[in-house]
Amino acid sequence: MENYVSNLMAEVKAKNPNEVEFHQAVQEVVESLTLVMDRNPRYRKAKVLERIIEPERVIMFRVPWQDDNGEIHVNRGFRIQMNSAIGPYKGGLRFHPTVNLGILKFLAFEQVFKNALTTLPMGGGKGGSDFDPHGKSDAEVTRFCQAFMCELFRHIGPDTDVPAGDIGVGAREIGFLFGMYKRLKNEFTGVMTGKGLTWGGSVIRPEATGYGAVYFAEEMLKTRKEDLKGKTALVSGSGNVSQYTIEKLITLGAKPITVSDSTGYILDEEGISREKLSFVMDLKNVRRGRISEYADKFKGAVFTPVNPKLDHNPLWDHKAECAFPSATQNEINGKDAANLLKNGVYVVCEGANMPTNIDGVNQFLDAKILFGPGKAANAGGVATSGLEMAQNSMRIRWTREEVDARLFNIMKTIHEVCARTAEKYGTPGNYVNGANIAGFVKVADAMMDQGLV
Ligand code: NDP
Ligand code: 2IT
Repeated sequence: MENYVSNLMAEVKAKNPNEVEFHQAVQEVVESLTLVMDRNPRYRKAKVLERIIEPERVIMFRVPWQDDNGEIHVNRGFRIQMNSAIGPYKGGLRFHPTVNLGILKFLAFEQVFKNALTTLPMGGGKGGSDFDPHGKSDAEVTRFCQAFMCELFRHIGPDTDVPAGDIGVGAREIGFLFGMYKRLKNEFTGVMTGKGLTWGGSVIRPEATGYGAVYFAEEMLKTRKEDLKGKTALVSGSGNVSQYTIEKLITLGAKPITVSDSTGYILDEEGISREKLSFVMDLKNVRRGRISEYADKFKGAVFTPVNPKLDHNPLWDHKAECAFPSATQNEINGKDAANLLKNGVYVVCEGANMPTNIDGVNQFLDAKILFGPGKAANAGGVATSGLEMAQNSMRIRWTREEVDARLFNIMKTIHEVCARTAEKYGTPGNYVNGANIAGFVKVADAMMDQGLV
């Protein structure tokens, strides 16, 4: 079996050179799946994992647009249509200067398993661009989104591929993208999720990823007869996922003490209150400013700028019980994981996608802490996107209570399935194995049913 993993990984690396994040995401899954391959040789014979690793389709395209000074820019657009075995491709769009093929393939690959775990009929996809929305005017973002959709529209559709938001793509961008799609197709459909509430969006979709991550942490804690009340939490990021993680932590009586952005982090030992969270939301969603302003506004809060010379992130080096990494991939390395464990953190719940590198994950698993991997813990966002699709298809709207209850039940079910699967394969408490195996089995069985696809 060792040979199986190393041969497969050698092939993945040779076929997809330089896509380091994609290699990392595949490696983690392949290691969990050795347990399944041992017991079910039919998957190996059918090369179903090899097929899942290969995207069904990769679309790359030119996005030319003009800034406010009339200068022309050329960005690259992508959509990875990874797997449609259990439903239309579904997954977000990321606009960030670091976006490249390997990053979007890792995200699309993770999305396939995550979406399978949600219990809803959604395949996996991801897309985006190396466009940087920071510092751009609304008019520039509008022009970019319109140019991006001028190509993307021909590849998506409510029964084909349904994009949503991710880093750098929030309510504003979804609006501009949807508006252009509608002009081009002359159709008002549920082709995107995360839409505005007056034009087909679902209540609780903005909150869903953060709320879901906190619900997942509560479920993990329940296995130890504990809850979040009174616990201190380290949270990274200050965007969509972090904001609603913090809100739900406050509601459940926990004390979030950090937030960050790409320039540095804030430590507020008094705790981030609802009032301070409103400031962060206005700062990040409306004024689009820098997180250092938090320390100018609130006495006692300390801002630490990013120091590229450090081999670790000092945000993870504070006393706490819980950590909710909610910014980006590989934001917790081996040293950060060691710092978290040393500081008493025993709940790590991943709001972001693949925020912990493989060394870090292995340390958490060895320490037997409550570690909720992204594909399970942050699935509440895409699950609520699935609920938005269902409401659009039925042309109805559910209430906040109804959507929140469904989200809560989905997170509870994901937790149960991951826990049960980990146990069944002989690694109780290992939610990484649980999520990877349960997600894989669902997609693999669907692919086997559908012939050689
Ligand atoms: P946002 O764009 O709303 O916020 C991202 C936050 O992370 C910002 O504070 C940003 O800082 C920071 N950040 C982004 N990239 C980096 C980087 N390279 N280094 C340091 N900080 C960085 O995105 P979301 O909150 O939507 O997404 C956060 C994470 O959650 C991502 O991993 C995403 O894939 C994942 N996720 C999102 C879901 C969703 O529904 N939105 C669902 C499931 C997972 P700055 O403001 O300086 O740019
Ligand atoms: O990573 C993710 O799950 C998302 N960015 C949300 C995708 C979606 O389709 O709602």
